[in-house]
Amino acid sequence: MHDWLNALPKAELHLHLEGSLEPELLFQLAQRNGVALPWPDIDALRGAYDYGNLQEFLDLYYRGADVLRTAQDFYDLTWAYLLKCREQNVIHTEPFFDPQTHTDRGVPLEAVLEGIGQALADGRSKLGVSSGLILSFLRHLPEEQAMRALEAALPYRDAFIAVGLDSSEKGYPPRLFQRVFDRARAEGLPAVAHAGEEGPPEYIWEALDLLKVLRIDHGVRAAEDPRLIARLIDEQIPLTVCPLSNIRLRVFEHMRHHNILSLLDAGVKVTVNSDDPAYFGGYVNENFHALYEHLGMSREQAQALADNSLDARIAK
Ligand code: ES4
Ligand code: ZN
Repeated sequence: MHDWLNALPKAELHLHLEGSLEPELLFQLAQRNGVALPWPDIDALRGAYDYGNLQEFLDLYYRGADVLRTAQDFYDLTWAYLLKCREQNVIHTEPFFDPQTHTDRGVPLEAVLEGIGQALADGRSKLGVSSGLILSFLRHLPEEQAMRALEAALPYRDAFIAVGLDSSEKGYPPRLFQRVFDRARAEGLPAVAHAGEEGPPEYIWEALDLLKVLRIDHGVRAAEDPRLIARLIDEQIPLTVCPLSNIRLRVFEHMRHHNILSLLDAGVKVTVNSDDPAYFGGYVNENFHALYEHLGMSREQAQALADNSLDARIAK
């Protein structure tokens, strides 16, 4: 079954490039850039990959991202992820990057986009992995800063295909970002947003009604609201679900309690994704394996999940 799952052609629609930074590359880049790290070695860093909730993870994730300084760093990061895509039969990917995480540290947006963009272009020509980049706003910072990030990126409009919303969810509802998403839509940019990971179903309603998103990232808490589930089914709104992430961040207590297959069987357009694979212990195929091991996923269900991922692409 593992080999069969690995061979399935699939798309990844929920992947933070900064979250694909493996400890080995993290230490290599720290050395290359002369960045001091709070961990003595790779094992100590791996030992810190134990989180009580989303915020504890994010604190470590932003600390790790600090080693990314030059266009070459962003190239190396993205290229390593694309090699994984080829290895795992991920034929298309729509990764996120967080421009504010880098520009707020003094890294020029040009360096970020140049490195990521060159790697994605090489991924297309040398690996046969198609892609489209999603510019994601940090919701724990004020909307004015997201607006400035969008305006700074508009001269490079062709470098990305959509905008997103991520970082700390609780206390930062989508309605706070309505104006920046209005602006993005006026520029012809489609939108996605993280909602219903730790936050309540109400945040999913807001993402749909106020931000007018095409997909919901995570969205697993929609299950608490039958009216919302009916709408997701009726409008076939994709959810980019990240099973291993949800276990590591304690959204579900154990994989056997995860609701992805119940949602699938109910008719919700769910997909399987890795979120931050370096931090959560697996890429897309390891997520599929976990659904087989712990939820008894059938071949038909796996095929439907993979088909959903290809169908839910923004960049076709
Ligand atoms: C994230 Cl798992 C998750 N949730 C929200 N924001 C994020 N950024 C990176 N990973
Ligand atoms: Zn995410």
